[in-house]
Amino acid sequence: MAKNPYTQPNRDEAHDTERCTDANSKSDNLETYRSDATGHDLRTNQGTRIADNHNSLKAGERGPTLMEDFIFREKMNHFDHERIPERIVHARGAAAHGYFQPYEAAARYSKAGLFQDTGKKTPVFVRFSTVQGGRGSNDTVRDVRGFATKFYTDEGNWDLVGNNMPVFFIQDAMKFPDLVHAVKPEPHNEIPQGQSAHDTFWDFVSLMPESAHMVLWTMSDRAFPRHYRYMEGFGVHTFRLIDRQGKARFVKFHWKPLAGTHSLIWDEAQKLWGRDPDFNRREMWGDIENGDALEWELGIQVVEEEDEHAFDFDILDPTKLIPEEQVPVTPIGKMVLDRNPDNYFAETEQVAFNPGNVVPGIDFSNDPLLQGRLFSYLDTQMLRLGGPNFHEIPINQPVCPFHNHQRDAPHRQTINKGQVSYEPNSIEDGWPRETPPAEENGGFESYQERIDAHKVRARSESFGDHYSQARLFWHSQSDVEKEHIIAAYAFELSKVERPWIRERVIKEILPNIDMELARRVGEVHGVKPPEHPPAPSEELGTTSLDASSALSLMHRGQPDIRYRKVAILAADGVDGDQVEALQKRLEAEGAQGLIIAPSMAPVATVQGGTLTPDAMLNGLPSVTLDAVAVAPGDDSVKALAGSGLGLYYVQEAYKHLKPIAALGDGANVLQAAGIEVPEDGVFSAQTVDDLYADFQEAIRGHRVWSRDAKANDMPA
Ligand code: HDE
Repeated sequence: MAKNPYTQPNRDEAHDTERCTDANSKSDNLETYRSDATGHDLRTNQGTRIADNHNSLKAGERGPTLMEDFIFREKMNHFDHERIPERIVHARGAAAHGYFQPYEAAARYSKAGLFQDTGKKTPVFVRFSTVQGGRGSNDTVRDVRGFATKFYTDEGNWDLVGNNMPVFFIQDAMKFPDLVHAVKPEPHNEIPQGQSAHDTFWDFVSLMPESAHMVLWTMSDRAFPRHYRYMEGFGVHTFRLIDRQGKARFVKFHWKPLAGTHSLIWDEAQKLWGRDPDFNRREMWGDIENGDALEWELGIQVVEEEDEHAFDFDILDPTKLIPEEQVPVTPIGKMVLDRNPDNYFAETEQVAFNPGNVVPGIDFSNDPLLQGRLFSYLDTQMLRLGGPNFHEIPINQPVCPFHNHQRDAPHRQTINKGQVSYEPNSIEDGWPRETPPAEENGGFESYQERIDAHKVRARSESFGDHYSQARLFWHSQSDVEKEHIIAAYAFELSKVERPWIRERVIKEILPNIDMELARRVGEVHGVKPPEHPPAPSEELGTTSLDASSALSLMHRGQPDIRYRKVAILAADGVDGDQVEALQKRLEAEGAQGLIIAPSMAPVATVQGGTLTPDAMLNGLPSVTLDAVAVAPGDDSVKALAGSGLGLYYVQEAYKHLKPIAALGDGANVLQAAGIEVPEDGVFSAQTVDDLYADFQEAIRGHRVWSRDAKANDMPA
């Protein structure tokens, strides 16, 4: 008989003897909870078989429903309680399962079990999220992305609850409720959803100069990733790793995407709100279903304790990053996300992350933002998940046994056996017992940092420079990225109704970052910034670096064209051989060639066969794909060149700087759309072989940046 999953193992089986051995163990472990109804009878929650699931019990066929109908009441009652409160921030998210495997370097820095053996796969569950919008909001809004990872290690759960930007808006957790109230939809009318472009946000950040650095990041294209796989992740705070000898080092955590970094273009992101509000989650889901796993390397920047004060900023200040030129990132492992959740609510919605979930070998720093988070997450989950037993929800359970004397409370699942729920005890021979700290498998011991200080409510002077790293970020951007940031400030401020808030940003914040930035944004708003930065020079600070290439999104290009999606436009009369030839070339490199046609009806080829469309022109618009090719064939070309949707397709792809290829007379479609052939990133040739190399190289580069200035102003 199967073991009852709700009963804790006997104490003989427990206490460290049960350890999981491979990455599948989390799924095995969850298997007892996963429910597959195929082949099973429909029953009530009490187990009674249901004979009629269509009609409630009534007094006569046309009569009132009877209270006696326990089947109806149970069904409706459960439905009425289906929702739980959404997260206060990061409400909209999508998640995936996978594993983490360490590299050799990891064990040098931390004694944590998951880092010790390069052959060991630790299961993970990762949830990506936006911050501002509600659970039903759009994926591609301008916002920070959450990047929260739960490692189900043999020694307990470790949660690395990070973001896709390495710094934060504020320095002290005390300001978090203010920040969130300011950025969320405004309280009187709940507008806008998923946007920072409104008065309260800009009012707050323009009065809080410490936010200047992070606001620049959110005005950059990092704020709308093309796909989660192209997104960097950061632990943000400085943490500590403790090695086997008990030596502590400060670290910053980085997730480096193996596929490189790419973002959408603002116009594209906005159009996606309407055309596919689920764009990021759909892409991740689809790729995983196709077997195209998402991959990152986990890296650390290591700072020896004695070097804590060696920088021109405070490493405890979460508005600062450590430039990679000063401390390089050491890769310590690889993460692969390769399995979709079975159930959104049970897994993605109910997962409860907490930066306070750590295991021996990982510890905190005194970053005042991190310290506040250590309280907040557990606290918020009590309400959201209905009490202190949310650790028993399968997605939150550790994979190692866990026993203690905590008991009862709402929704308790575990049936604790025996008389003892206290310690010390002699009735149960002292079980469950403490484990003294040790090099291996020891109990958690907090790093014994010496503190000798006054109890004060104050901000360290070393947190006083709010602008030097904002300037470093600005100077590290390419020209195109700078243009996008200027356009973003100009757009966001145009949505701010109160002129004094706009002026404060343009006159008091931006000049401290860069005069040109202030001037350009000011021009759009008819506001003249001062001649010189208004902040005193000590507040502006200095950095020993002029620029850090790692801060540019364009720094980490994709090495190949894997996962890219190319639209192949085709209508009746298309040259099917050319379509198939292009599809084959793309597929050979792990990319996809999708046939996009005027309708979903099979497309007749000149060869007398048919092609099955993957989508219609307005079903999978160009904003959802990476490049466009127009297939040849007299009738097909005439149909596309004569269709508004066909012309719009290529115009929009052009505007969004996508590579475009025209085969044979397919070039006529581009000409009809007003696109010159050839042009930067626009290729034409008679056969696939003749243009593939150029097209492929442009796809690898993702965007044709040289068209940026010209395309920006196009009407499409
Ligand atoms: Fe969070 N944050 N946060 N945060 N955060 C939450 O926890 C909070 C901060 C982050 O996919 C909440 O369960 C405070 C920084 C992610 O479920 C809440 C402060 C970073 C997620 C909370 C911060 C994050 C959250 C809301 C300042 C990047 C989503 C619901 C002291 C390093 C996790 C919940 C998921 C969620 C509090 C700042 C990342 C309210 C008090 C900095 C990725 O507890």
